Amino acid sequence: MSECGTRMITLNQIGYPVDGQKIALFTSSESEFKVIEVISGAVVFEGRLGNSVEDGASGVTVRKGDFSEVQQPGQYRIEQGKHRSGAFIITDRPYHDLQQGLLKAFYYYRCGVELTEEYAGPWSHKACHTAEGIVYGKPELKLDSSGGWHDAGDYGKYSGPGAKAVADLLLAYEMYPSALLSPIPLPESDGHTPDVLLECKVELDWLFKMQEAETGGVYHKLTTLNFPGLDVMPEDDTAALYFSPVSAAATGDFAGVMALASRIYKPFNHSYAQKCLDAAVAAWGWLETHPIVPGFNNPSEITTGEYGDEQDLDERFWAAAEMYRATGEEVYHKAFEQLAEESFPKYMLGWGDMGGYGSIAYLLNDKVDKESALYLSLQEGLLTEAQRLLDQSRQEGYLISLKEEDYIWGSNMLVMNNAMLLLFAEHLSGDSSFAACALDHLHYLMGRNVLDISYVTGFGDKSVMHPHHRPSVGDNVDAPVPGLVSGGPDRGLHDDYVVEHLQGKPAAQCFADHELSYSTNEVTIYWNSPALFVTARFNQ
Ligand code: G3I
Ligand code: 9MR
Ligand code: ZN
Repeated sequence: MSECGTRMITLNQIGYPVDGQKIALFTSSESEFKVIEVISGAVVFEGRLGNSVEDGASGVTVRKGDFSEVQQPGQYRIEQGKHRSGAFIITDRPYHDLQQGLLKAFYYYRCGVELTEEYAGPWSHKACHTAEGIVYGKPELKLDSSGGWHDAGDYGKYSGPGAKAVADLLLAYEMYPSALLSPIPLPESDGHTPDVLLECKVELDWLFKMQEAETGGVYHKLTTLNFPGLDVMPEDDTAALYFSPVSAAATGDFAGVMALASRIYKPFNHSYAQKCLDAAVAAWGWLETHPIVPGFNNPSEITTGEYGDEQDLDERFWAAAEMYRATGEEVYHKAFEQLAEESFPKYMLGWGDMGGYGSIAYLLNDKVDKESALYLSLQEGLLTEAQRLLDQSRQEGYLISLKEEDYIWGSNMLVMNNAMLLLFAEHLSGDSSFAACALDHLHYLMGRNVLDISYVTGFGDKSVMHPHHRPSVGDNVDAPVPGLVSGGPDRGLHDDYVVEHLQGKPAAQCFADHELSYSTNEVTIYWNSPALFVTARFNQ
């Protein structure tokens, strides 16, 4: 770090691919910069900064330094007068370790099993949350609830967010299989099934337990009544676990992810694929018999994450698209066509806005007539949205698509979701400018931002050190669990710590690397998952 705290030269702290565009962003007043080879100290490039761009959301004026000409693999840093950047690499596949770390994070999130030293190193801990859960409102009914991934910095397990995380990982594998061939490794690695599918199976196996046997509906979440203290290790969180009531959002998400899984697992495990499809069909049956359902609210005694979602048409839309893609059956196609006429966001990929997954499933489905009006309108809609993101990114100093008002709780999910959408636009149009813009979003996540911070624990020379993550707080290990994506700036100042420390800051600076700041510095599985998708694209 430089003498004056935040460095004036920001870049992707991991580095850049050999043949890619390489841009560092400067907030200094000087105009020249040098690229130095770290070991020899040799100056390999001298450049001038471009025009100043006012970045309102970040509260600074930014200038670009383009050093794309440097193409010799190696380790470098940038210097400008007395300012210097951290060291970074230029190499063929700079993001391989990052990708593996983002995927390994899901192993660390595992619930119900011991994390052994062999796989977890200093972050090992005993098995947690192995007790049966009580079905809320039916105190006599207790069911197996173990397994899956913890949601976040807390130990709740929530069906919809879990489905989004699995969907991102399975889509990453579907789109970029060659990126995901090398083992992590995991305890289950078998040299045949890709590790990403083995890890997703952990969550899918838990999701099966969230389905109500008699109805096919899916319990919204499984948590204790209240959050445990911040330093409580998972195995010490022994309060009773409750299944919250079935919701339409959870059931739609479940049908969507199970139908997707049935397709992806088929070549590796036929009977598992069938089990996923059967579960999806049962969930679809519940949706059909429950056309109008109020949104989910926490039962009065339960204060853990609500993930309330008034709108369930988007989850139904995704479910129909995946069921049609998995089975080819016209009944799902008809349902999809009907849902497509309704008004809800069709290109969003958030935990509560799953419409984008429906559009993508339809647009990637070979069985769909590519000249049909619905196909063409969804394609045009997606490309128009991607073009809007691209245009917006070009206006911003830090080259990403977020406007000031987009710095909300979990803004880094928006950063990575937008990059995902840009990559689907690349796939559909063949236009590589969408991919370049998506890569700019990864550069932001990895340090090319006004705070000069890598939002992924353990990756980058100035990365998040104090996430709101109970195991990282409670484990007596200095370093946080690695590979976790932090939520990022939230201008709404939604916790006491930021209310006290960040008043008046520009939107993109409303972030605190402090364990008490759950609204800016928590970590979740569904912030890791789109980051994994985007990183895999650039690790092929
Ligand atoms: O959508 C509106 C937007 O229209 C508006 O302009 C903006 C202004 O603040 O707010 C947007 O809504 C925000 C919403 O997230 C968007 O997804 C809310 O303000 C914000 O409070 C809400 O935050 C959610 C948070 O829980 C509180 O409910 C996060 O998305 C969600 O990721 C987070 O989830 C928690 C779980 O409950 C418990 N486990 C940890 C997890 C992560 O912190
Ligand atoms: O730790 C909780 C975190 O996982 C949630 O995302 C967040 C919002 O629901 O709440 C956190 O718990 C805090 C609670 O809401 C208020 N008291 C302090 C708790 C943090 O220790
Ligand atoms: Zn657990």
